[in-house]
Amino acid sequence: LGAFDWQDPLQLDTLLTEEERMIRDSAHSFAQEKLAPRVIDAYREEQTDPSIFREMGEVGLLGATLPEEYGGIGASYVAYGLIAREVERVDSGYRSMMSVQSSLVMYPIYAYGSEEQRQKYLPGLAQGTLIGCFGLTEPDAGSDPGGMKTRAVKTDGGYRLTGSKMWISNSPIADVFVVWAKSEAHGGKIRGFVLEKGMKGLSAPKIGGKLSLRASITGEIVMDGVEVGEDALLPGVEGLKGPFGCLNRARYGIAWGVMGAAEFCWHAARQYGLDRHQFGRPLAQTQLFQKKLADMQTEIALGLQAALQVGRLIETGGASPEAISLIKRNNCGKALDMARMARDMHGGNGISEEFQVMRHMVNLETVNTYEGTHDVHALILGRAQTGLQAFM
Ligand code: TGC
Ligand code: FAD
Repeated sequence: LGAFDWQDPLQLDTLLTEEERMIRDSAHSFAQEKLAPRVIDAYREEQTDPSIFREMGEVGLLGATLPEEYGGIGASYVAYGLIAREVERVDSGYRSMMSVQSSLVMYPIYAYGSEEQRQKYLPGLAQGTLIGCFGLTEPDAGSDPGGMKTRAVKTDGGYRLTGSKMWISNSPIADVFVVWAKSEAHGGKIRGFVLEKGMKGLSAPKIGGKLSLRASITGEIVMDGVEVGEDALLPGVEGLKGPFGCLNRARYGIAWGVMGAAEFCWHAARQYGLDRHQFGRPLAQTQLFQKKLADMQTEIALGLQAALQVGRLIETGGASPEAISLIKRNNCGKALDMARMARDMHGGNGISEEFQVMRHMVNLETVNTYEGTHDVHALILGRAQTGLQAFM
């Protein structure tokens, strides 16, 4: 029988290719050297440093799965997940910045865009010299994006877009806006459009006062009769399956990412329990403390195996959206539980920014909500096993 590695109890490492391990290690070094030193201040001050996109671009973390001719590194989907895990080990907001750019902006331009759109946007987005955002959610259409009010009306040379989007990651600092609107010229079907900063009628005010994900800027997208040419339309898709095709990839990445945040909390709680003495012994020498550590170790090991399996299914074309819902829902919910547990295990120190577990905990509240709430993913899974639609 083999030896037991407490940090990797099910030997995930042995299931990765050499290239995936290299990408993981380089993402780990980047995240620890470039992101970790700035996150406590950035979170406290609610400051997003746009140069993070260029720094991520320099080390190949943006759009990593795309082919090299469009600025990617041709990485596997498992490698993409490993990047998300390493970035979110530092902060969910930084992972958000990376995954919106990669899965929600570069992916739709690559998968649904014309060759001209790919050439125009993808290299800059991959380098991080362009920043992207993805506008689906509206003030009155969150879990039910099919209820969106944003409209595209045909004009002589293109379209006029009117409407507003809410809770959009990166939007106040974005150069490229992938937005979804109902297009009258296409029978009212949802179509994707690529808008650019500076267009008349387009603005993206910041949403202030967030108590979660404070290192990642969030805003609205206001479209007040924005005129675009025919070349702004994403030609390759129509209907809700357009935005959902992107969300499948982002939700998959989140399932890996949150395991990174949970691992940070687990390791921090373990170390704290070894260092802190009460009643004449380390906290880690108490039965309750060890049970909590064992629960965290178990849930993380299982969550990572599940994410790995779905990643391999994506690579072979066999992953279902429901399988992605299953891991997004379970890994987010479990990560949130673990972060709350780690916060408790730190006692009073657990509420201090210095120990970082409470920041992860509060971030994970958002991650459990965006890209489909915990309960919405339950309804997707409930529908798939009963054949009964419970949304409405
Ligand atoms: P429904 O009738 O189920 O489907 C409508 C059409 O869409 C297709 N579809 C999918 N296609 C591909 N992948 C998926 N996962 C798909 N889910 C649905 C479906 O096949 C159908 O196609 P067609 O051709 O037959 O028309 O639609 P519904 O309106 O009943 O949807 C219900 C529900 C709850 C499943 C869905 O609306 C949902 O998932 N709601 C959650 C909304 C959400 O996830 N929003 C995310 C916004 S973006 C974001 O949060 C980014 S945060 C990023 C960050 O900072 O990291
Ligand atoms: P609602 O849909 O109003 O849900 C409220 C509650 O009701 C939830 O608990 C939900 O589970 C429950 N509920 C809803 N419907 C049902 C039902 N049928 N049955 C039972 N319960 C139900 N969106 C983007 O498009 N792009 C982004 O970049 C983006 N970034 C985000 C960043 C942050 C920081 C946040 C907070 C959100 C972001 N979102 C983004 C929006 C996010 O996807 C939505 O907040 C999410 O989909 C939930 O929608 P909602 O907030 O309108 O909640």
